[in-house]
Amino acid sequence: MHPVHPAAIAAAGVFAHVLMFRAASAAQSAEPSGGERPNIILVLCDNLGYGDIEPFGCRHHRTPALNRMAREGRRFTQFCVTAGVCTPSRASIMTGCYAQRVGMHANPRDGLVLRPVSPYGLHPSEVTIAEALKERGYVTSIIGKWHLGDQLEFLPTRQGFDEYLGIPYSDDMTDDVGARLGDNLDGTRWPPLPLMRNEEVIEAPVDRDELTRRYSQAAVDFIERHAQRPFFLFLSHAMPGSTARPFAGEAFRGKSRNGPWGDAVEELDWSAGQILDTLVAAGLAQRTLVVWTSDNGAPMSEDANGIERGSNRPLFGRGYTTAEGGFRVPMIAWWPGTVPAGTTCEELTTTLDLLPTFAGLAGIPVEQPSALAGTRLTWRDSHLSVDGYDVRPLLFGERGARSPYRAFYYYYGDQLQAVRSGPWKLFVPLKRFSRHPHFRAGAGDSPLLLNVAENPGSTVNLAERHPDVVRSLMTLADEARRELGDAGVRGTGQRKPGQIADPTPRTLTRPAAATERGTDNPVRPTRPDGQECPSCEMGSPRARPIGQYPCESRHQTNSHTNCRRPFFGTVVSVC
Ligand SMILES: [Ca+2]
Repeated sequence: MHPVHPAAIAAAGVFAHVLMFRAASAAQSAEPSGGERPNIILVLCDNLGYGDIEPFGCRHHRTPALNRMAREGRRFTQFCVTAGVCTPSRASIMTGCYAQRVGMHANPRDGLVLRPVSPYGLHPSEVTIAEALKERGYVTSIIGKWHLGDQLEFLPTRQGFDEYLGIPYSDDMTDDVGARLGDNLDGTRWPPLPLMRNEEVIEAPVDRDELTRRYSQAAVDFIERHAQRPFFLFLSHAMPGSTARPFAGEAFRGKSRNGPWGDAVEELDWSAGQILDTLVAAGLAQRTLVVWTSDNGAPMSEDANGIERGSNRPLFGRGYTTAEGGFRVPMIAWWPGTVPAGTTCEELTTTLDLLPTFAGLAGIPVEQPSALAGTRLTWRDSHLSVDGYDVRPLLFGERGARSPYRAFYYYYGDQLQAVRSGPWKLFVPLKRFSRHPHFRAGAGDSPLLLNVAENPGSTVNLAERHPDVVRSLMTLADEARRELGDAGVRGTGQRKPGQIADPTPRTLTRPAAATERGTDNPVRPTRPDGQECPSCEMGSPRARPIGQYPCESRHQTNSHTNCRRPFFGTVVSVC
């Protein structure tokens, strides 16, 4: 039995008329560059906003590694997620489908995101990136946040991942928070924050200050262990995350110019540098695609001008909403020699495209129908239809490549709030809503039409000037409602999430021995011969702290040309 949801086949493509596929488009025939399957690394930050890193215009966080990544790679400035919050966004990343299709947009117990001890999770029959790539011989690992179900049946180890190290949900879902919730959301059953290896809790509560460093170290270890075969690594950071004060390691804590949020972002930047350095040192840079992005926009502080809970500038609005700042995130793709260096893609692409694009890179036959609506993959002698597209032509910077999207949808839970086509984003009239980035209660009964390409601040309503555009986008909205549903209305293409009867908390099954702590860090910051690396101070007992910056220029020394080993501290030379 192939595990494709029966409905997955029936719902081929996004819309019914797409059932008629024509011969494969050009994207189908392209074999991976060089004829070999590249390694793929997807780095996902949590709640990091468009305006939080320097390559996307940030001036208050220092992100030298990401600057390098953008210089050597390609920025995507119109890259969208499918939800303003974690669980549905991550469901799309993993499946290439809208969360509404796979039933992960909301549930009666948890609301918009899964909470600990939820009976719900991504249905085991849905096909993830890891499962697709595993079919093509990839070894697969997820390090970090999962948030698609904390029950054994729903863990990443049951969704195609060979290895898992991480917290199965958000880092703010602690037993303390649960205790305050009491019976609400079964708060009293929330366990101490669990760090899991595969299906076992190895630490609880885990020290959140150490997460970015430990996850990065484990990622480097995974890359080095699997340098000889194609691998897929999903590095899913916990930071900056959902707490009011994000966490950072000692080398970064208190060092940025933007409090805990800035500290966390700068450590994420350091982490990106570790990954790139490791790939270069291992000779894997020319055959590894790294995609670096975020799962939704920054929540922002109450004062919309504040930056202490992240920034989505110059986009309008907060994370957790359907605002452009909630849905559009920074994305950088890096693959020296294949993804053109120092370039920018301004075409609309989304996290729905990750699965079909990665599948195409791995040599899985990918068909894109003529109607520009979804992609069909050949998978285990069957067909799998997803909502995203194989965007290799845009990734490779092919001349004249255009966004394949006829329409892209912005849902809040089960409610369709906006639709995009080309540069146009229409917020449809709504009488009732629980949260809306533009409409005030009782005043949403006229359409709001924005040109989000030319007006990222979403300040000008062009609905009266372009009634024809409003009409055509309303038609596209109707198509989505029929297929993916709307508030209180079920769509024909919607499937159910996984659900079990008696969920249990993820707790330590045996006491954490002192030696257990830190054993996910087999790579120690010392050279095998015990000598110091002259270029990175490896072997010094503690990283030299980041100092004050007396001048504008600064250098983070992350390359290890002499010792060829990654260093897990921060070494910053101050001008
Ligand atoms: Ca998130």
